[in-house]
Amino acid sequence: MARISSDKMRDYLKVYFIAGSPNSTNPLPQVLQQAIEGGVTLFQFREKGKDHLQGKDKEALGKGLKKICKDNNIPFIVNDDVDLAITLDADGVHVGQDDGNVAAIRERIGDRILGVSAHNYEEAVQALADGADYLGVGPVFPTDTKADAEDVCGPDFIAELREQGIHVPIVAIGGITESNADQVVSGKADGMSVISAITKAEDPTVAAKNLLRVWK
Ligand code: 3NM
Repeated sequence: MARISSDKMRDYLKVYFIAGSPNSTNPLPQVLQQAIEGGVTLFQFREKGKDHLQGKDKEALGKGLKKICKDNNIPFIVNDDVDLAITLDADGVHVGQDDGNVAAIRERIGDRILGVSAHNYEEAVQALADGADYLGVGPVFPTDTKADAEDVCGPDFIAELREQGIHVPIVAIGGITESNADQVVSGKADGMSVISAITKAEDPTVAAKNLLRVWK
């Protein structure tokens, strides 16, 4: 296996669905299946927040979600938990700035996809030097989903990173909805990652379709 190409990575980032069981009142496997039917291009298992699962329960849920991704040909990424990613033979890992040494994580996961959250130019440059395949940048809009989110940077911040010479795949995150997604596209991101726009939607399939339509 070789590291993923930037072109392929950009394709996967278009509508990047992130979720864990605390984000959804309906069972997550069902919501993921519906979101995939609507066209989401990548999934991240992020089991965080109130009453999140741990240990074997978390592993069992992750295993089921990975199978759904595999059956539908979309990559399965695990947030933070490198051990779980390896146990489940996930397609990749996404880590924040406080989740350990990125270069060491790259060593452990080999050529799997590695995403890193970055909030400024310096963090972006360091993440790339350490082996990131893509950057997550946000929050681009206010969000209630992540209690410890940084200050809102706005969608145009990604255009600023581009001007500073960061040309790698970037996915925007934070408060993205059907009604503001067009600003993410014009802000020069390669994709949008969403939690509540899909998990809290009446119909996750329709929500995913509407987000995907913004790219077309
Ligand atoms: N990371 P929603 S914002 C998981 O800024 C996450 O790095 C963020 O959820 C960051 O789509 C965020 O419901 C929450 O706003 C995204």
